[in-house]
Amino acid sequence: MSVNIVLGAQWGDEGKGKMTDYLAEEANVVARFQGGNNAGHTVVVGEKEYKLHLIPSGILHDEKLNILGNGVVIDPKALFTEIEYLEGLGTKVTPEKLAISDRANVIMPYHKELDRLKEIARGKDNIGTTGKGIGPCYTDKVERSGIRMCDLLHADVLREKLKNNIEIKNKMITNVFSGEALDFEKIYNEYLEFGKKLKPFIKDTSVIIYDAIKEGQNVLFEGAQGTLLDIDYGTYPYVTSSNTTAGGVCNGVGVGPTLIESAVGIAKAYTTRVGKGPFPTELNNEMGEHIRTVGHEYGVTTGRSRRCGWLDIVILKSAVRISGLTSLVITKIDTLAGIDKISICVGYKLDDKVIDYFPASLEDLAKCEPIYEVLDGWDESVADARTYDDLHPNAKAYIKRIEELTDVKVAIVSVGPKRSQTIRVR
Ligand code: 2SA
Ligand code: GDP
Ligand code: MG
Repeated sequence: MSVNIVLGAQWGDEGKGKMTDYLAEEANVVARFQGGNNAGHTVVVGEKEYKLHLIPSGILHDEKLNILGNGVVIDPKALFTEIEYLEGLGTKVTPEKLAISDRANVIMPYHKELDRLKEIARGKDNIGTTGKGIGPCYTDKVERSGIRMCDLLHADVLREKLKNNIEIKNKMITNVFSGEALDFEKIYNEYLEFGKKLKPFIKDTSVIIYDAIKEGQNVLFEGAQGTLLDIDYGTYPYVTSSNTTAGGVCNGVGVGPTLIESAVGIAKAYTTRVGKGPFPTELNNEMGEHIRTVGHEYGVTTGRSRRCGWLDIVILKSAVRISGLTSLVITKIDTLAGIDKISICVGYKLDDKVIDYFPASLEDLAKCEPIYEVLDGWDESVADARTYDDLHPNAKAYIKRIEELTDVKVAIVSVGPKRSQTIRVR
């Protein structure tokens, strides 16, 4: 039996989708515990490329149960679009393969509208959200006015809750943001219909996961976004609205911490972020542009350019500490081929001190100057490497240095998007 977590160790887009798909081979159950369709997880199987947003990356294997836990926020419309997309590519999504928590909060049309209007109202101080209604939906959850999956199955409950919500949300939309009021009946009928279609999928997923663990099955928890987008530990307020770190798993699927064995942190061989907010090792120069072009660094959900920079060990150390990472996976090492000298940030200079942790205050973070160590690069492509020893000695030295600096072993190195481009180090 194994119960493991896969998490992003940076700002998301580290290759979690690829690695979850790879590790799912040995799992019986794959569960998402936070976020929603703001995520964009790319999985390449053979010649086909799949872009998943909401459905766990275990869906591309037959015979695995995929779960959307209670901590996930679910836009039913987006879910059906994704199911159709997958079915168009030959992957059936049945209630035998996908279970949705009855406690998961539902993203409603007013969440998306408020996400959009609030971003406009923030002006130059906007967060750079994906516009999927994530923040407003989690706001309602915490404020206790959210509509949950189980509510979609009860016409009267849905009517009552939606009525209360629409009244307040329309006031906000029209009075505060000068937007257009939403129509109650239209939304009510639409979501009632969604409930009917979703009924066979909606279950108590905490019970399913507990039973699976007790039966000795292998369970994988798939994180979305990354450590620095965590609502508590990220670069607040430039974060997403959920706990993306290991602590989020327990509450997000309803499993006790004593049942979880390991947490694998996925890290890119360099750093990227989409959206706004501080980024100490960002390269606003030709090197950043080179990494973006070679690494195809564009958002899967919004198509936005990802900002690129050198690997930041301060970030990885934070991820190791906060999530208790037991191993690391280093992805996209192939992107660095051909760069003569590669820098790794090993600490920050803040005023007259050297620090190796991520400061809470963005004002302090803005003052941090990265301290770099420079390593020799490698000329030849590593994309065809299939064993650790196939890697260029300088690529191996780079991996070894990451292990030394983080004090965590690298279990897997990824040299390309395909399943076959995955090297088990140990
Ligand atoms: P939101 O929409 O409220 O969660 O946005 C808040 C911040 O979280 C960031 N965020 C992401 N960062 C990286 N990848 C994400 N998923 C997509 C992808 C992003 C895309 O895989 O490429 O397509 O643009 C993701 N989702 C949320 C977001 O940029 C804000 O900084
Ligand atoms: P996620 O959000 O963490 O699942 O990552 P994304 O799918 O948003 O972004 C990662 C991108 O890198 C995807 O296009 C993957 O297909 C691709 N990818 C994953 N691992 C590797 C790798 O080792 N090398 C290269 N070149 N691409 C990779
Ligand atoms: Mg992504």
